[in-house]
Amino acid sequence: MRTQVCIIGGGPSGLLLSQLLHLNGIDTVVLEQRSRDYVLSRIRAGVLEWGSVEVLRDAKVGARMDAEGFAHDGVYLSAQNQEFHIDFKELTGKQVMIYGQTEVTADLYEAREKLDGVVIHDAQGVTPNDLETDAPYVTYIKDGTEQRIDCDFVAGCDGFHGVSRGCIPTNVLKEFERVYPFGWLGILSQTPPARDELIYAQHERGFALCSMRNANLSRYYLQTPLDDPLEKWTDQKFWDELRKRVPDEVADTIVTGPSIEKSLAPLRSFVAEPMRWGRLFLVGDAAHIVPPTGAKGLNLAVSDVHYLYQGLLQHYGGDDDGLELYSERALARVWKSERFSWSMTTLLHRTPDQSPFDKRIQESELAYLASSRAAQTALAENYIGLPF
Ligand code: FAS
Ligand code: PHB
Repeated sequence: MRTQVCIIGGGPSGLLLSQLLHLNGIDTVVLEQRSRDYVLSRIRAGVLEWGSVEVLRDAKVGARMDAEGFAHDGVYLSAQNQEFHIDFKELTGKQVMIYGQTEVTADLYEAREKLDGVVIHDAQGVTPNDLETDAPYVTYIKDGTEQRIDCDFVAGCDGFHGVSRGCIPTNVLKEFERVYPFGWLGILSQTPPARDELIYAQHERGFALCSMRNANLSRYYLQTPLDDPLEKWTDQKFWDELRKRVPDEVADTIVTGPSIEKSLAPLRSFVAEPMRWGRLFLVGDAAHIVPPTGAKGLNLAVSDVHYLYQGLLQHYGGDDDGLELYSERALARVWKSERFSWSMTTLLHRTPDQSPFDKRIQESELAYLASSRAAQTALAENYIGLPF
């Protein structure tokens, strides 16, 4: 088989890149190691930057998002039993869209099907080859038979644990990482959200986040020790702890119910440079990870897709500047989101090794944020998404 761009990974970045290229007459094949149902079973991100909303609309997958998503003007932050609202719309003129990653991925799968896009599931042993030549190819095993795809380019959209990043020689690849000494325990419950918008709660006992997917589907997170067994967290224990970490008036109105999903995720900041090696381009989690406190993971994947799609379009139009500059342009925006996600995480989480001085600094930073339009504007412009 031959294609122009072979895409490894059928998550949001791989499917979105495939859709955008297809709409512009560029042929792709997506190789996904899992089944479609498995990919769609993963509960992940919930907040879309406005730039991501526009890219999804450009990809002709925005209809259900526009019909079922919730445009939010801002978020609440709380500490010391007090809360304050940061109004992104008033401060920046922009909003964010609440629309789950699972829905985005489902919309992309449906769109690929409508255009007869080639997405090969259960592709095992995917291996990129000859990336430093102008004739790379990818091999994989499907139903026990080895297959080969000859292509012009390979897009590594295969996530943090994928195969692509490892194709960059160790004497070329530079990795930057910070691992946080806690995780996020997340639950999904068919209950109305705690508030009309998200609540990020800093508390002595640990961070909590009240989010949502729709008017009767809520998403909550608690900062927990990394070695906490999931079984320890019964629903009742989760709700009791959540109530202790949010302001009293929120705790008194939270509607609880059985969890329909419960998972513990470790938090890390990670960046791999460069995001290109010969004919291979890294995209999304294959190249970088952020702690979810800034709601940037999925949005950075969209950001990379935006730059790579533009670069490939230019290449097939005879101009290679976009591809030459891909890694530099993508990383410039990645690092700004890494900084924001790190700052939100250190602002809102208590860690065991924090000194009394550290805690006072955290408290004063939140007090300053509560009182300063300039500080709130800086947070707002990062949260809604910096320009591409
Ligand atoms: P993905 O990991 O989504 O997709 C990669 C795909 O490649 C997967 O389908 C995988 O099966 C496939 N693959 C891997 N190796 C392969 C191989 N060798 N061959 C073929 N296919 C292969 N972000 C937020 O903004 N907010 C959140 O709350 C949030 N919560 C998260 C919770 C968890 C547990 C995790 C893991 C991530 C979370 N994220 C969150 C980040 C997440 O949303 C990612 O940023 C987003 O999925 C990135 O999309 P992709 O780059 O497409 O990678
Ligand atoms: C979510 O709804 O899953 C979510 C929202 C905001 C975040 C992280 C996760 O910062």
